[in-house]
Amino acid sequence: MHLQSLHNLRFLLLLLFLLILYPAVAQEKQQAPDDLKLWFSHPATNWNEALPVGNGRLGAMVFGGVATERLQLNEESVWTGKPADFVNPEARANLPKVRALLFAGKYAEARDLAQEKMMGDKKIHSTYQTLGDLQLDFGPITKDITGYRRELDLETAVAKVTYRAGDVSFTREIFSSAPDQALVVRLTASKPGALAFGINLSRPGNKAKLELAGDEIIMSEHVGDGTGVRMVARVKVLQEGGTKDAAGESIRIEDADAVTLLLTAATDYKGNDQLAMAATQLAAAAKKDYEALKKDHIADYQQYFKRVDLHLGTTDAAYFPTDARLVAMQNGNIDPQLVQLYYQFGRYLLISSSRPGGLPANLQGIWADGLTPPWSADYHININIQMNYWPAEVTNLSEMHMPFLTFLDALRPDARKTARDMYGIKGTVAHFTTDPWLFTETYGEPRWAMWPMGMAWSAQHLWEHYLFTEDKAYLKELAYPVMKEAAEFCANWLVENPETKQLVSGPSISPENTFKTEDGEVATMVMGPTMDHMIIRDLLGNTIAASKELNKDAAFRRRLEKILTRLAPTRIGSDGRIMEWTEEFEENEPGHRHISHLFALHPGRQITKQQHPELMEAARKTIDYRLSQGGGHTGWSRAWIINFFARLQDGEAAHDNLLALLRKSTLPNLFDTHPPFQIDGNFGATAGITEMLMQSHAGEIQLLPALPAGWQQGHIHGIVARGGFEVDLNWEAGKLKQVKVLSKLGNPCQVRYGDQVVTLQTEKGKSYVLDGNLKQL
Ligand code: FUC
Repeated sequence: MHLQSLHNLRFLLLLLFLLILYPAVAQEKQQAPDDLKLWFSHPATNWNEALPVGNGRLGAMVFGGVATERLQLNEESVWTGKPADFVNPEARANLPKVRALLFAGKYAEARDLAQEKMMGDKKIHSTYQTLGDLQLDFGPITKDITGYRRELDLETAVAKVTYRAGDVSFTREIFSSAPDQALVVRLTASKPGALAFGINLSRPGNKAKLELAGDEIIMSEHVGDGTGVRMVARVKVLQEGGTKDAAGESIRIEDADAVTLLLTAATDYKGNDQLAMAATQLAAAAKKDYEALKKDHIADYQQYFKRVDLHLGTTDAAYFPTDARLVAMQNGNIDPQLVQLYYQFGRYLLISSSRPGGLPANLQGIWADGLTPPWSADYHININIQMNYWPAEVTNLSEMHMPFLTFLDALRPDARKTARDMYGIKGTVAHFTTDPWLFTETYGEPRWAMWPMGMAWSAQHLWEHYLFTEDKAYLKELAYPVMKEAAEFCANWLVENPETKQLVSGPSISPENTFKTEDGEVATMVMGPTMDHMIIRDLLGNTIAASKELNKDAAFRRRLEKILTRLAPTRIGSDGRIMEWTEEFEENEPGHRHISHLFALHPGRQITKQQHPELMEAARKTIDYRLSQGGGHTGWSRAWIINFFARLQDGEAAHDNLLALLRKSTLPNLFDTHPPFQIDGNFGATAGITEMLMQSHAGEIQLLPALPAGWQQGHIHGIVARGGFEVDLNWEAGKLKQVKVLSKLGNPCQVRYGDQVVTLQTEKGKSYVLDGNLKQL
C-alpha cells in the first residue's frame, strides 16, 4: 500500500478509536493522563520500538515480549580497536602545496594531493558494539493475554511490562541503577508460584564464553576478535519460592512467587580487572533487597530529573499510547503534551547516557544493537557530539556535561601530536571524528575529513560550562589549559590570503558540503570556509576572556586579540545570504544537511539581534533557502534548524520545524532518526525547545523569545541562564505572566521581555519575582 494511504488509514482508525472508545477509556481512567510516560499496548516488534534504560554506562533496550523478553544490553566501553597513530608522514611537506593550489583555484588538484598526502591510513577499525542480550523465555504461552502495557516512566526511570495471562497478572520492572551500578529486573505475579521461565545470556557472533556459577551466568569475550576490550556481563538470579535448575549455559526457574535478576558488566578499557569488577559490583548489589535498590535508584535519578518542569498544555491525545500519538501527529494532530514528553525524554536520555566519570554519549547515547552500528556509534565532532551536549547546561544537567569536557582533556596528548606531526605546528588539533581510543588524525576522503576544527569547536563547551557555573577551579585546572592549546593551534594554523591580506583557515571544508567550480567540477576543499572563522573567532574570544578571568598569559592574549582583527569576517553574498565559502560558489547540494556557516547564530553568539541585525536577516535567508531546497532532512539537521529559528526569535518557524522533527524524523520509541537512529536530534531539539522559551547568550536573559501561538499557556521551571540563574517562567494567553529568577551566584542580571528590560542587582541564593511587565513583586 502507498505510504500516504497507509497513514490515512491509520489516522482514520485512530479517529474511530478516539470517537468510539475514548469516552470508555476516559471514564475508566479518572486520573490525569500519563504526562511523563512513554507507553505502548504491545511489545516491541523491533529495536526502534524498544524502550531505553541506562545509568550513564550500563544500558538496556526493553522489548517487553510476552513469550520472550529481550533485553538488548550495552556497556559504554565495549569497543573494538585500540589506540593507533596514523598521521600521513607526507602531510607536513605537502601542506604549503595544497594551500598554494587552493589559493590558485585549482580545487581538483588540491583534493587529489590532499587525498594522497594528507589522509592517514587508519588500519585498525574500531567500533562500539552491543554487550549482548539477556533473554527470558516464558513460552509456550497457552493462556489468553489481556491488558498488555509496556511503559517507561520518565519520572522514576523505571520501565515496566504488565499483562494478564488467564487469571494471573504479571509485572516486570526494569531499571539501570547508578548508585548500585547494576541493571535490575524484577518479575512478580498476582498468584504465588506462577512464575516459570528460562534465563540466557548471549552475544552476536557466538564467540562469547558462557559459564554457570551457582545462581549466576557469566558471559565474557575479548571483543573484535581480540583487538578490542575484554568484556564481561554477569547475571545473578534471586528467586522467592519455587525451584531453580541450572543446566548447560542457562538457568530455569519454576513455580516462583517473585524473581529479581541483577546484571553487572565491565571491561578493561580503563585498565581494570573487568572480571573482578563485575563480580564485586554484583555481590554488593545482591546485599540489598529489591525495594532498597529501587528506592536508591529513584532518589539518585530524581535529584537531576526533577530540576525542570515543563507544561505546554493538556490534550486528550495524552490518554493514548505514545506510538498512536506520534501517528496522529504525523497526520496533522497537534499534541503539545507530546512535545513536553519529548523534551523530558531528551533530559532522561542525557541523565541515562552521560554520567560524571564515564565516557561521553556517543552517536547513539549508549544504546546500540549488533556488532556494526552505523558510523561505528563513534564521536563525530563536526556537529554530532556537540549537539548531544547542547541541552546539558540550560536544562539544569550541568554535571552530565562533564564526560564530554574531561574527554576533551583526554584527547590533548594525541591532538598535540597530530598538530605537530601532520602540520608541524604547536597546539592541539582534532578532525571530523574520534572515539574512546582518542585519535585525532584524519582519514578517509577530504570532503569530510580535511577539517581541522573538531577540537576548536568542542572547546566552546568548556567555556560555556564556565559561563553557567563560574567555577574558577574548573576553569583553571580543566577548561583553560584545553582551550589555550586549541587556540594556540588556530593561531599557528591561520595563513594570510595573498589577495585580501586577511587571515584564513585552510586547507579545510565547510562540513561535508560541496560546491561547483567554474568548470563544473564538484569540489569541497578551500582556503577559508566561513565556519572555520566563526569557530576560531569564538574560541579566541573565549580564550581571551578566560585568560582575563584567571589573570594569566597577557602576552598570548594580546597575540590572539591581534589575530582577531585580521581574521576574515563573515560576509553576505549578492543574494543576501551568509556566504559559506570565500567565493560565491554554486552549491552542489543546496538543501545540504549541514548549515555550518550559521555557527555564529547557534551554537555561537556572534550573530545577535542587538549587535548584527543585518547578519540576522542574512542568516534567515540562508535557512529559508536551505529549507526550500529540501534541507532539514536528517533528524539532527532539523533539530539544529529549531535552534536557529529560536535564535532568530521566530517562534512559528521554530515550532513548525519541531513538528517536522516529530513527524518525519522520530521513531515509535521517540528516538531521533537520521535515519537510522541517531541520538543527537533528541538532544538538539531539547536544547531548541529551551531556546524558544529562554535565551541568555547575548548578555541578558531573554524571556519567551520564540513562543509559538500553539503554546498559549504554560510554564517551564528550573531552566538555567548564563551567570548562574535558575529561571521559572509562567505564561498565559501567549504572554509572560510571571518569572522567578533564583540567583545562584549573586551576579547582576539583565532581564528582557520583548522591548522591556530591567536590571536586577542580585544576592547569592535569593529569588526575584517579576510580573508580566517585569515589575518586581
Ligand atoms: C556527520 C553528518 C552525517 C552523520 C554523521 C554521523 O558527519 O554529516 O549526517 O550524522 O555525522
